[in-house]
Amino acid sequence: AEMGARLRDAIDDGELRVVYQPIVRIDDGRIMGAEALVRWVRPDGTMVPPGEFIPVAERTGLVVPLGSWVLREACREAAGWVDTYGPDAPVSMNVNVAGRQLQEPGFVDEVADALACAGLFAGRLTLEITETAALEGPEVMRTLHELRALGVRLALDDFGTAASSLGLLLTCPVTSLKLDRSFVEGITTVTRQKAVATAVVQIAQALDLDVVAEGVESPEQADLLRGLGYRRAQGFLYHRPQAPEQLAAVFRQAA
Ligand code: G
Ligand code: G
Ligand code: MN
Ligand code: NA
Repeated sequence: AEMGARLRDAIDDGELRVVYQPIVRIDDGRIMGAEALVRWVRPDGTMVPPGEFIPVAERTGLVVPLGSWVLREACREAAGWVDTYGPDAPVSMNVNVAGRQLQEPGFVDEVADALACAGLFAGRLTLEITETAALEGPEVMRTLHELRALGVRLALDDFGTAASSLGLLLTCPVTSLKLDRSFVEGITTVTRQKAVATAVVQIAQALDLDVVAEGVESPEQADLLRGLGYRRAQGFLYHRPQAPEQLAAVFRQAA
């Protein structure tokens, strides 16, 4: 309860920040987009890690206003990149969406409004959802279809870690999968992890979905993933999550 109250103040007092982790093309490291990740910076400069406050935000429902704020912020940032780097710039923005947000009756309107306010083309926005959230029920499934009808793209985050039902891929209108970093971690040494990564890229190809490998930390992992057919990746090998000012250099390098 203590942290919940402090988090509510943090949202009101502007203590939240959004950082952006580039998603790159494995072949040449070129930036293709970024994932928005929220940070809580307390007035004394200490940082509360999202792993601590996101679960609290989910339990208390604060993830709804927090998520709205991140969505607006990220859409605005992405629209700024399109302005700065031109309409041909490979700008796409991924935003994490909690199950609670998907259950809000006005969520689709909210997304439409965030896009309109920012002046961002819907196809440049990917909402990252978890398998658990997608499986919540028919209401959520309808919401996902409405989001797709808007032109927004949908990614299944942490793919493979939940009690995942492959049937979800047939009913849920996702456009991409994110291979969870737990499968990438030991991919060069653990045969079973490599087997899962192989299966995931094959499913993605068979269903015509994009796939992004998360948590890539070494060139060996990147080479192996590329060999398996992965084209896009995200991880400390390429870029850590960065403040918007720092991303200018990444885009310049891609130009
Ligand atoms: O940024 P990373 O540090 O440590 O994030 C930890 C977790 O918090 C990840 O699972 C990530 O998906 C989640 N997360 C980060 N930003 C957001 C956000 O804006 N909304 C939601 N719902 N989850 C987020
Ligand atoms: O659950 P989600 O995929 O949204 O989590 C994103 C989280 O993964 C963020 O906390 C981000 O900081 C973290 N992350 C991104 N790249 C790497 C990486 O290469 N290694 C590790 N260990 N964590 C990473
Ligand atoms: Mn994510
Ligand atoms: Na993930």
